[in-house]
Amino acid sequence: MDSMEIDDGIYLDKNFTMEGLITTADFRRKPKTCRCVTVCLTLLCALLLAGNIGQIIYYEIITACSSAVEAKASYDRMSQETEHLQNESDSLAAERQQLLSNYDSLTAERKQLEARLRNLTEEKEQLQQSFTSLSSERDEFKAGFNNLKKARDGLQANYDTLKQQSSQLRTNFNDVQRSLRGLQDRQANLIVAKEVLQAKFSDLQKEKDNLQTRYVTVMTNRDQLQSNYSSLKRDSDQLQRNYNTMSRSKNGLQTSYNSLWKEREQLRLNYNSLWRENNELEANYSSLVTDKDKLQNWADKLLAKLKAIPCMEGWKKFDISCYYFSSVKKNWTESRKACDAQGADLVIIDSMEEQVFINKILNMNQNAWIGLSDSLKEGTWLWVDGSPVTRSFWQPGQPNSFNGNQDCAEFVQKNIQPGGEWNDDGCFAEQAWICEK
Ligand SMILES: [Ca+2]
Ligand SMILES: [Ca+2]
Ligand SMILES: [Ca+2]
Repeated sequence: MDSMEIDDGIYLDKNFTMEGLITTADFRRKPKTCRCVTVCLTLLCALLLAGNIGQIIYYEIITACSSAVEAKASYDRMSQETEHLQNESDSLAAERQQLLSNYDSLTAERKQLEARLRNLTEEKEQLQQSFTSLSSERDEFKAGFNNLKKARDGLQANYDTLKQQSSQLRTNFNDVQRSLRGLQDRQANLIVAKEVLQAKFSDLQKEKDNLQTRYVTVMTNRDQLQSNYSSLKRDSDQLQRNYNTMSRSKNGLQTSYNSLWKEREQLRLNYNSLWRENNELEANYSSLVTDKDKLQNWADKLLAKLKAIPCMEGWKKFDISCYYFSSVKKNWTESRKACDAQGADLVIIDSMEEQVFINKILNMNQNAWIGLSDSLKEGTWLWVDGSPVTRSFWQPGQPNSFNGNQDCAEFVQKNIQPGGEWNDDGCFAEQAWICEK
């Protein structure tokens, strides 16, 4: 058990009910004894009084006949006994009085003891409170002790560490001491050197004074230069900022220039390539122009020859073609067969001049088949050589494919400008036709 702990078993085992002082039984027993003595004395007195009365009755009633002497003697003895009993009674009364006095004394003593008991009870309660308080303090002390124990362990660890550091410092101290001795030797040497230097110092002091004078002059110049330097520094900073700005611009321009340079190189390459292609094309063009001129001459000569060739009898000449205008009537298919039998086909009208020419040949309001139909696909008009219509002369509202059965085109002669119109009609209708070859 730790020295800080308190053995509370002593307090717990202690009987604060006045054990060893006086017991509750003692408090009750002493008043009862007094009462018993009093009762016994009373009973004894009553018994003695009854005996005397019995003897008197006996001598008066039973032995009335005895002699007066005996009676007198008896009376005397009785008187003596009575006196003796009276004395005893007095003695007992005195004893009773003594006992009553003792009883009162004991009663007072009991009251005192009760008062002491109350005091002791209060003191016990105070002690109990003190014990509780001390228990709390003990717990606190125990917690504090544990904390101190931990702190002590920590300090012990620190102490061990410091001890190691102390050993290290002691070793270092020894090293430093050795170094100190070396330094002391060097100090002695330095003192000698110092005296030499002291002399030199005096000389240098003089030189210093001279230099001080020159220094003041130089300082004045330096301040002036410092002022100039500050001004130049500001200018330099401004120039530096301008330079940075221009540098960034230059970098941007350099990037753009590089990009443009690459594009220029690419364009130059493309230009060279195009130049070569252009030269080749120009050469080809010149060659083609020469060929075209030759062909044009040849075509002109050929066209002139074709125009000069006369048509067969019954055919009419226009430009380089010959036209046949039938005098009989057939449907569109038979008409085409008739043209084919003569090495021709139904006429293909592809110019205003040809339209006007045909209109002039036909009679007034005459209709005639031409080589145009939409029999292959309704609404798509094709010439007999498969070519589409490039120039049309349809009547207003035509072609209307009336009743859904008009797939062949006819020429309708009209004396209106420019000349004649077209209409779609049923291919089965029989009428004149126009061949071209
Ligand atoms: Ca034609
Ligand atoms: Ca049609
Ligand atoms: Ca029609």
